[in-house]
Amino acid sequence: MTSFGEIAARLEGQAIEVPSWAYGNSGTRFKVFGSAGTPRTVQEKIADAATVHRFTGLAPSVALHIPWDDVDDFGKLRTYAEDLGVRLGTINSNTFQDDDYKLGSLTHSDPRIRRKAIEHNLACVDVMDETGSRDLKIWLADGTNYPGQDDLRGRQDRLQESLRTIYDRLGADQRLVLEYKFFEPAFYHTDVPDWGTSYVQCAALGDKAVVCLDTGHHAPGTNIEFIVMQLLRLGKLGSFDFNSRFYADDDLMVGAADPFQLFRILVEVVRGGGYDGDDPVAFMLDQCHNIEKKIPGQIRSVLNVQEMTARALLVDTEALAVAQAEGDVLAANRVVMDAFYTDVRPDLAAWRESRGLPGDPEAAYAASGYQEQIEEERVGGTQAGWN
Ligand code: RM4
Ligand code: MN
Repeated sequence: MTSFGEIAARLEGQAIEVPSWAYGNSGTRFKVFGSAGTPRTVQEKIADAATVHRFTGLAPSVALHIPWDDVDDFGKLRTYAEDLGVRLGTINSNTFQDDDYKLGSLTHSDPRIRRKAIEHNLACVDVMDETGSRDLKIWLADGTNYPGQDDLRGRQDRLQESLRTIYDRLGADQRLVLEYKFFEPAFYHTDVPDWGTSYVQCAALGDKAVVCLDTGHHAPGTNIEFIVMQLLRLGKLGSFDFNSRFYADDDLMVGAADPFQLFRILVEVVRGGGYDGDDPVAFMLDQCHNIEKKIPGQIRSVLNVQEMTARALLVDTEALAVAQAEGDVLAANRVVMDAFYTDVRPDLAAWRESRGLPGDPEAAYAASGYQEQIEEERVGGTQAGWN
């Protein structure tokens, strides 16, 4: 069995990007509950993200959504973030809230609307130039509700054409990351429903186009770690949107609904060289905290990823290889389960302290007074994108 001491150093470089929208109010289609201390500006969202990083050492960058986080001067916003100790990360484009996009955006049959959606993404690349961001993440709400509503193949062709225009605008060190989701808001078909579609669209574009795997975007029962393995094998796993789900795209705290699944995913990430190999996969959270406090919700989430990464690193790969070669089914499974059942929390707490971080970041945050301060100072914050 591998020991914590042997893997601790590999945890040092772990970075989990947090989403600006996690700090705004969010809810379901029935109700968005307001919460005290909600950011009123993008600067306040970044301050909250920086707070997560201060207590955990795990979240050095924050993802933005355009236009939710639009500002006049992104250079200034970048300096503001850096002064707080964080970077501006992935830029997410938003083509799902304008009336023009009711029947699609990059796939729309009307060239004017396609052009508008392309222009929005090009403007996002302009933002990336200023923020120093590497990734443009595209998630599309495009799809149809009824058979016959539009030509499925025509939409796929138009998608490729639109993506090509955006791709050609990327700088040498920038990437286009295409996220898939099997349904919702469209209910009959979705234009990028699965990893295969995202993969073929990206493969046709080139090396700078990669797939984003949002853990909540699959049908129930899907073997997500298999997809992780396959995309890593193909060199096309660009990033994760981590969250967890019981039913559909629940956007709950990562590791909350199914910690074992998170472990199995991370085992494949480690196995495939996606964790600390030459071209590491971007770890991000994509969550909404509807009823729990947002900053502690993000702290809990990044800690859950760290904990499961540690357990995944604990897998005794040599013993596993031997068992697999011998066809020893039970021994092989035991090696994996031994790592999963190892409680790394005390070791992680001590290790954090040895690096000048609080052993218990959640308790340290609760004792810090930050929550009370924002609840008092910030009145009227509603900065969720869909309010
Ligand atoms: C979408 C998708 C995107 C995220 C938005 C807020 O469902 O998961 O990643 O940017 O929600
Ligand atoms: Mn997502």
